[in-house]
Amino acid sequence: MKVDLAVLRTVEMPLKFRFKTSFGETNVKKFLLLELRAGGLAGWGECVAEENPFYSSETLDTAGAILEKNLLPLVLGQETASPGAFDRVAARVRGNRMAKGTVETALRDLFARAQGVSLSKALGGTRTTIEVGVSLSIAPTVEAAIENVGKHVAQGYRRIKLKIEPGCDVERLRAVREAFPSIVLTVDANAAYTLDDTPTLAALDAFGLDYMEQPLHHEDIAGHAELARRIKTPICLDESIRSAADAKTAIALRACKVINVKIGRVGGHGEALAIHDVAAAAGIPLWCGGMLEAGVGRAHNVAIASLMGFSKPGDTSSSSRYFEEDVVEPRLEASDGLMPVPTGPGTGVEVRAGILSRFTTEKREYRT
Ligand code: SMG
Ligand code: MG
Repeated sequence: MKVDLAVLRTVEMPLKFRFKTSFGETNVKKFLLLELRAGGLAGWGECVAEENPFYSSETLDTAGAILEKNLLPLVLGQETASPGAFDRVAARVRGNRMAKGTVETALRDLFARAQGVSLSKALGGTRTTIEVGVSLSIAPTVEAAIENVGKHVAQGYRRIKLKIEPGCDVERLRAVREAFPSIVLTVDANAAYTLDDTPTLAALDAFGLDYMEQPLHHEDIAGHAELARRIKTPICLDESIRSAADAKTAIALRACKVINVKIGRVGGHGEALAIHDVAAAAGIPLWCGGMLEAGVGRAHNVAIASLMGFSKPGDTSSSSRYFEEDVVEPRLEASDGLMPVPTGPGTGVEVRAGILSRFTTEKREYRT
């Protein structure tokens, strides 16, 4: 397959809510969207890098620059035998996984379309529906948190994840657990704590959490192993797992019992599949994380989450929860916490040119 045109768009879509985590706040989803054209077909990849380097070191600007200078030249006008072949030539580029994942996912979509199979099937997925949960912003008050949990429980989400930060943790969780004694509940700290906070983190053991996501620094796998010895709640790693090698290290050190897989964070579906194998061999359950993706990224998430190892509900909630309008059709919507896995070729969703152009703030074209 020879890519003869790459279009890199900057897209801005208003979010229906303000999303607050321990590292920042946003009410606009701004992202890069890559279209790769080859042989009359188009493959799409969404870059999950954010405007600022607060979740990860990559940003919209760094990803745009690496794509233009180092990654798109590897596919433009080149014969690419498979998405894996791209991974091999792109291995020379260190880090910059979100940028790499953008090209890799677009290629996966393109190759699956060329073969006339769904991306889910091409990846080895067998689920026809995936279980989804929801990740809730840090609410300003206990009352607002309880109301928001109630709203999403009523919508059928199969797991509620609360973002936490120092000062908004134990009492908040106590109140939510009292109000909802039997829901599947988790927390995500986005690396906001240290081992000195062990008493606070251990106090969360009282609330029957399914797991606690990324309590400590993103580079501190050994610290998570130490914390795992000190608390009862299972630890799930997000930011710390950038690759299958990281997953192996974390599992060997017993730093986590669950892994959140994000395609962008690990550099594409190929690395996500490698993590899937490492986790399966160790009996570690996975779930698919989210980066407030619009339609293209959400469809890639649903495809990878259709693999059997993704046995816990993910953050891939309904598109309509985030956006009034989405750039793809059909929109990916869950009902009773179950989202159908598209069966059409590639991601199974089609980009709507009119809506996309309305949300596009910049467009760069690269030809051979
Ligand atoms: O896509 O619903 C979503 C957001 C899920 O909580 C979510 N993502 O650490 O898991 C995480 C965060 C990181 C992104 S916050 C913009
Ligand atoms: Mg997380």
